Amino acid sequence: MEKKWWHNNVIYQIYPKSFNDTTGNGIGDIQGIIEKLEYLCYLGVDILWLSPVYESPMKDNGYDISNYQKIDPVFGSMADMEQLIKEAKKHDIGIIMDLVINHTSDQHPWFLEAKKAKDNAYRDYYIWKDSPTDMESVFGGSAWTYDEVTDQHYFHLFAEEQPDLNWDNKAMRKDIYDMINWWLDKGIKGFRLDVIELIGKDIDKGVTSNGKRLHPRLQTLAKDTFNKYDAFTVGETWSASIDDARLYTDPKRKELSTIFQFEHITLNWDKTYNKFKTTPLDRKALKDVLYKWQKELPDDAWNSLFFNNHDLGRVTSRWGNDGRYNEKCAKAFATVLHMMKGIPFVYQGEEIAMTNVKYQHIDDYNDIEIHNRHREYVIEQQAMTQHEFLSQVYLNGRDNARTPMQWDKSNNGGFTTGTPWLRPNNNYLFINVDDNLKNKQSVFYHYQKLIKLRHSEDYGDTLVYGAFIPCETTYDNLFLFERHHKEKRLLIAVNLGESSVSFEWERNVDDIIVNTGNIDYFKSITLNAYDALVFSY
Ligand code: TEU
Repeated sequence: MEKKWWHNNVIYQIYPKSFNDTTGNGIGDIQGIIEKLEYLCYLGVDILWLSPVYESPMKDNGYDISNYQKIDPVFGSMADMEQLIKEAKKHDIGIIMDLVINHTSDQHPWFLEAKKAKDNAYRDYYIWKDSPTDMESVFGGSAWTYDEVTDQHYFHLFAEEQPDLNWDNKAMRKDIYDMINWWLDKGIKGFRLDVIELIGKDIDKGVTSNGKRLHPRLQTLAKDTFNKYDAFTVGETWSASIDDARLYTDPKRKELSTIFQFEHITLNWDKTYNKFKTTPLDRKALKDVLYKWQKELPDDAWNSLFFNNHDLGRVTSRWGNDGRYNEKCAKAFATVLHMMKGIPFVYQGEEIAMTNVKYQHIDDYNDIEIHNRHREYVIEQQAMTQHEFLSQVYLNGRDNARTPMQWDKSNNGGFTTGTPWLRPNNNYLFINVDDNLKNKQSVFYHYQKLIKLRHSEDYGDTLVYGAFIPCETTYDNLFLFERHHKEKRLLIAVNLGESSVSFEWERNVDDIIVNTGNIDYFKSITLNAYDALVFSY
């Protein structure tokens, strides 16, 4: 298999708006990221993925872009962005940007032109119909909005302020390709591609993701942009199956480096109400899905490994126990993730076990998805009570991941000297970077160790290229598997639950690499709540 520069990389996602504010306006900025490069280098990550910092009306916090080649003033200037790319490189850290090319903001000049007249040169950059279909937006309501000036409806799979681009239009594709190459010429290392599975949509056939034009389009896009720079690309593909993943990531097809698949994330989501009506996560189901993706993806295809991002509740609150076991379960989930094959992603704050937040009133929330679904499910449909809806928001609402980064015990967790755009989680008094850095047993140092392992002479190749071998167990919450590469053998045993589990070990134990439960007997091994154990043999 051809080795790629990013194969052993660990990627850290930054939600700039909530990361670090240096101006006192209550919003994180690019200078704030530059200020924390030492910290990120100390953690050991190789790449920073920035959620969008382009000019935007912020209806969807930057995923509604009005100028792809301008930095929004709230985040700083293009000079700041160029400084970040330069300073990060000095720390051996690459920058990847968030590429949102399924849709723009309704304030993008292309759309402002397009809606002027049916014969406008930019009209066909977007999708218009005389009468709408019954397709729904991801954020609730119809996916069509009426424009009275031209007496037509335009299509938007997300908010009405996010009109979908028409990927059948050659001139639009060329403008997008030129923009991508303009960013790559600035020295970024690649992109995360927002909802990229949608650019093959066929509205007339009611097809949105995985349309038949998707992969040919991706191959042309990659050939004319990413592949010319050996760029790293990760596609957000919510509906990807294993077969889809093979198409996206088979190196011979030269489409994408890797993808985010979401089968594990949506395991306990309701078919109608999705994340707003979930059941407790079944550990066996999680294990089966994670193991399936480890075993069925060919060796040269590449999966991404994540439990957190800016769209999800934080994993210790969502699936674990963010009370008495918060730190232990954070380490346990991290160990399972980083010991598997694929590119691990660390979402800001995950490395210190930040948790979900519980705002008492719906107006305390910012997220357009929360507000739209509240209006639809609670007010319009009365499908659930306010209490039922909020209890699901407490688990899975996107704002849980967007509370300000908790740097220290000072006001607002050290995120800003101003009024934060989103209220901090008050637990910054005891969950913060400062305290983590002072405690060698902290979650931070556990993540630092896992990341170091992937870069290490001893075990790097085993974790990056090694075979994944599941081990039999009767315990649903015992994640027991091995990684083999040449003469190296690793045993990974993690209890992703609160009841004790055990397994017999007849062989020798060489190097104990992770042992969060301080286990000292290695014949019949017992793991207590959220213990994690990794050793070589
Ligand atoms: O997310 C795609 C997306 O569909 C998610 O918002 C997800 O469907 C939703 O949270 C499930 O309830 C990407 C970005 O990650 C997200 O932040 C944007 O809001 C969205 O696309 C539109 O750009």
